[in-house]
Amino acid sequence: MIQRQTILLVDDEIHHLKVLIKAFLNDYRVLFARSGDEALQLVQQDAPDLIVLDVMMPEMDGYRLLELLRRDAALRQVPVIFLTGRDTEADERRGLEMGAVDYWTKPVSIDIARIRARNHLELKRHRDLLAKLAITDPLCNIANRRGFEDYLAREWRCAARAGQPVSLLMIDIDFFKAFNDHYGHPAGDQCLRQVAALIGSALSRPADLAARYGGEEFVCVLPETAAEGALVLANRVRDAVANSALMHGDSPLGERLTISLGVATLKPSTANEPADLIERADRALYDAKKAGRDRIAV
Ligand code: GH3
Ligand code: MG
Ligand code: MG
Ligand code: MG
Repeated sequence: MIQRQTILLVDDEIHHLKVLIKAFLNDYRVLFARSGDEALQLVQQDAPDLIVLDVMMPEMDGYRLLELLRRDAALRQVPVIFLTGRDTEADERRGLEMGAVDYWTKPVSIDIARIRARNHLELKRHRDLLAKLAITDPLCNIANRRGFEDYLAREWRCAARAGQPVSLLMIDIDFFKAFNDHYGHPAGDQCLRQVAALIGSALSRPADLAARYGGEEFVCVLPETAAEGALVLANRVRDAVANSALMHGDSPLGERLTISLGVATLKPSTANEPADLIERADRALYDAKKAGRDRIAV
């Protein structure tokens, strides 16, 4: 099902607002605000897909509000349409140059406003979809390597500010080449999907992220998690795979599918970076492999 998109309507004059609300209520989720301040509060709770913004309002005007939105990384992408009585070419140029996607002058034709809004929302939907695809692994439907790296960079900065550690699990399926050779590539793909789902279900906090790092390797980012906590999570992931029905009939370790895990923890500082955490987890994984696989190394 396609989710309803959200429009935020901002105008200090109630009768203008009422006309707009009526125009969009049937097709969209409609939020409205009668001042810039009120609008700012709303968008912080719930980023809309489109904002129709009156220019002339007491206290904070539309220009100022757009400026504030553009400073916020999470709100920068929200398309804004100016709606105003100021209809000179200079006014329109200013609004468009500030980054408004459209400029409507009052009185606005409701029919035209609906069509224009629909077109902008269509673009927004496509852009959101592309942004999501860019960070999603299509086989396993979890974050891909780019999604992982973006997420780790963001959480790294938060952890640096908060003085908190970040932990990383690096996970690799044991003898997966033999699995493919034994069961065939489609079964290998299915196995990767199942392992991804098991890893995801072993994570507990909303801030924990599971991603496919590449091939048959997965990573888990565990923000605000110290070494002991990371080890608990690593054991939970290992148990989830061990207790699943996943078999590996050609594994030198026995009948069951097994994984090896590397665990690393770092507190962000001026002397380190996310790549150091990845390198440590990778080295730990290598140790787990060398020590015989089907185990966790730190
Ligand atoms: P080790 O225990 O040392 O990790 O051995 P391994 O066989 O798992 O490691 P290796 O790196 O030699 O092989 C990884 C295998 O993963 C080879 C490759 O065909 C398979 N693989 C990588 N990506 C995919 C995929 O998307 N689908 C399937 N079916 N297999 C994949
Ligand atoms: Mg006004
Ligand atoms: Mg590998
Ligand atoms: Mg492997």
